[in-house]
Amino acid sequence: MYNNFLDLDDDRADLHLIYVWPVPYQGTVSFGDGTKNGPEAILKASYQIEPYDPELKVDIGELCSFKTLPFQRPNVAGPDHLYEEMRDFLKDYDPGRDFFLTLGGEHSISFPLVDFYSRQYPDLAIIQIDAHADLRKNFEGSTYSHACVMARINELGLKTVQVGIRSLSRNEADFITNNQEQILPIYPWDLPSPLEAAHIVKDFISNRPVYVSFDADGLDPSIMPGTGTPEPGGLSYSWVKDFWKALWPGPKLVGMDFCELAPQPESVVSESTAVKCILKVLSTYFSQLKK
Ligand SMILES: [Mn+2]
Repeated sequence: MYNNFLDLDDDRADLHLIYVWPVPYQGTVSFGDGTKNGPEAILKASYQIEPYDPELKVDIGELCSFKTLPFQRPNVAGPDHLYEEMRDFLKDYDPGRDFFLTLGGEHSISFPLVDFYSRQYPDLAIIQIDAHADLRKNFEGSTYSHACVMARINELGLKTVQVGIRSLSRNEADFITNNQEQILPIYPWDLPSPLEAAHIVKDFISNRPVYVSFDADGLDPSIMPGTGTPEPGGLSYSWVKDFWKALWPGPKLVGMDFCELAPQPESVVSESTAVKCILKVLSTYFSQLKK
């Protein structure tokens, strides 16, 4: 068994409760594997990381109480079966109240969470940090591949902001161009300042509640080498951190995931970066909320 996320106590009833749900699934990965080891690496790295953020002057342990759930059983029958099991598990939770930090696993694990929250919030918007658009209709025979997750989310009619995307097929590029009402791409070669980006995003989603889906490969491989499909030219830690800082006060955040981390045997850089990226989302958001 593992300690609680960040090695914190989980009995502070006066704080915002966050369920940390490890989902070590890698059923449809297409290239480098190892994302099944992502949740364990993130949890272990979190034990070494300070909950205090000196830049924000915020201690996440004084804002949020984390409850780390048992690892979701990796289902080998295929992603549609995993979906059923995840949906089944989520039946005991309330999308209007419960905040999940889901640790992947590959990106296909996001769909059941988005589906869960969209039932409570039919106008949910997704902020996706990613190198890939993940908008393929199907990929290698599966409509639930990690390369298709945003296409499935798009079919729910939800608005999506795709930050950092730089690897996509011509079909995906055309799809984005033809769906400007629903999809806002923020390309690294046209990267606005974090402040400008936050304004653009807030304009696009207006007051919709937000789910953050953070794919590790959205970051530059120099700071996130541990991912199955690294793409050069990615986002810097500073840019992403300043983007969250600028986004709030702003939309309601209902939940988030961090996925596609494939830890490397000789280095803990990737999982440490992952924890810091997660904490920046949570610290910037929960520090500006009234308790
Ligand atoms: Mn992805």
